[in-house]
Amino acid sequence: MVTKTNNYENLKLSHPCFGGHKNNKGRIHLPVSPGCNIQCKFCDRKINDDEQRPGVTSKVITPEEALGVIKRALELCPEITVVGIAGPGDTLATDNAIETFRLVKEHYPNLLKCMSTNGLLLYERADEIIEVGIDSLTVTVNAVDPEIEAKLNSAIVYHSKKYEGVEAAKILIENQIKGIEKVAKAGITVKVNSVLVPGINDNHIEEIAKIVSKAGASIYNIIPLIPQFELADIPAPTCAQIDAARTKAGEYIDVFRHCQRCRADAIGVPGESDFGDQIYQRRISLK
Ligand code: CLF
Ligand code: SF4
Repeated sequence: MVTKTNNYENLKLSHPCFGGHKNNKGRIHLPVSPGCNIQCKFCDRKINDDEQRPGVTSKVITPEEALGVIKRALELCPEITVVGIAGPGDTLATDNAIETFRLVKEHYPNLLKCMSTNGLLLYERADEIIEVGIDSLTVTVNAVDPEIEAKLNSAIVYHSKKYEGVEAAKILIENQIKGIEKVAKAGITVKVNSVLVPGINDNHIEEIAKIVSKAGASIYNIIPLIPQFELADIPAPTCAQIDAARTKAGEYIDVFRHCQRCRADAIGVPGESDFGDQIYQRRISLK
């Protein structure tokens, strides 16, 4: 357990995804957010027990069930300092994540609250995020140029209306940047994730780094594409391509290099332990 702070310098030591070096801290992801409001061309959300990647969970749980999962997880893994919600869909597309964080704040006030979103509703829901006391927020920004974003995302549903292509991309990017500015100004530490897609945004990473840093993000995580769904034919970036992108981005913003591309229900120290099996697959009672 850690003393909660909202400060990037402290998070570097207490949060597994905000430091330049691995720090042996753990996180529990609560898979409470099933739906999404955008359609990334590389996204393939699944319910299963064995794939190790984002968007996958053994099950979707309710905010109330999440409390039982945290209790059991802390017994198994005392290194857990962070409660994260990262899907399997978007955390702001439904109210489940905010509701869960309200319960976490009440029952586990010493755990850091970490939320991950695509940012479509970040600007308009920023006050709720600030009020519930999110300590660290990740926004996935895959492009800051709508023409490039449209190659990575086919559609959004925004205020009950569907938008496609460049029109959708413009709305998404504007809300992401305005949202980052708003929450960063309120003192929440912001990380930006980008999925590195060769031939689409690999020469655009520097520009993303520049703009999100100016908007108030503290750290940048460049994640290699897992070729799947509509982008199944694009090869994953090589280590040299990933390293080149990270080096360029590093001129503008701190770069996180230890991402493990966690499942939406991961539990443990990223890259070292996963207790998800014991909690979900062996059907241990959550109460
Ligand atoms: Fe989870 Fe993400 Fe919070 Fe970390 S993971 S919501 S910031 S607590 Fe970390 Fe996992 Fe990479 Fe995410 S290693 S996929 S960056
Ligand atoms: Fe999938 Fe996340 Fe993109 Fe939604 S925002 S489509 S859950 S990758």
